[in-house]
Amino acid sequence: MTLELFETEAPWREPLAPGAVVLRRFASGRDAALLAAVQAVVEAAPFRHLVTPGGFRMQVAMTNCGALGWVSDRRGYRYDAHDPDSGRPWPPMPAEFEKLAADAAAEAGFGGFAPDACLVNRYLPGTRLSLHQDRDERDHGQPIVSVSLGVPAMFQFGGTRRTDRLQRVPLAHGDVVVWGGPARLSFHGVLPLKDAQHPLLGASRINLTFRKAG
Ligand code: MD3
Ligand code: FE
Repeated sequence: MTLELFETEAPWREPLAPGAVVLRRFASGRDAALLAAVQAVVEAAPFRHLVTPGGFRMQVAMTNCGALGWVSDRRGYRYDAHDPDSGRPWPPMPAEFEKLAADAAAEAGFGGFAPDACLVNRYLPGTRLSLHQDRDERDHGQPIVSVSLGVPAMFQFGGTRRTDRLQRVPLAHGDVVVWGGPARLSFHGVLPLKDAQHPLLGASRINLTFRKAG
């Protein structure tokens, strides 16, 4: 019997709110395979800065894989089967992505999660993501699974009203968050990324969010 005062074995669970749980380092052992798959996605559908309906260029660079991809332009936010930059379907969801998302969702109590969309976000030093809700998916009863890779970020989330008080949660390389139930429509954002270095990703952070959009 070991007395483990200073070590916790990955992954460990941190409840954030009803319906939301961080699975710390859940993706750590799969990081190289995930990043190789990200590279293949980005070769087929490069990162780009979308424009909001209000005409602002988003700081976060984005791309997608899977049957549906999230897009924004002057006409609004929506999911689309095609990359507007190339006119082609989004690259397919890599098998490693699907497996990780389903495993994490099951760990959080959402068995049978089968995402049809993966939004890939890239943050560079100073990049922030302002407070928003994710409500463009058809069924808000389905959870969202998020995977953080690279430089750590400070994530913030509140309640279902923009003015609800915010909690801050650091998200590091390999951390996975599952948002379902009453947490699914909570407001959330990311504070400006610090200028730091990660051994696999340099000064950048990549976040994958898995959704059942259609
Ligand atoms: C809480 N991405 O892509 S991941 C997004 O780090 C997005 O890139 C952030 O917000 C990022 O929409 C945060 C954590 C996250 C993702 C989806 C959520 C938290 C969520 C949906 C509902 C509630
Ligand atoms: Fe979001």
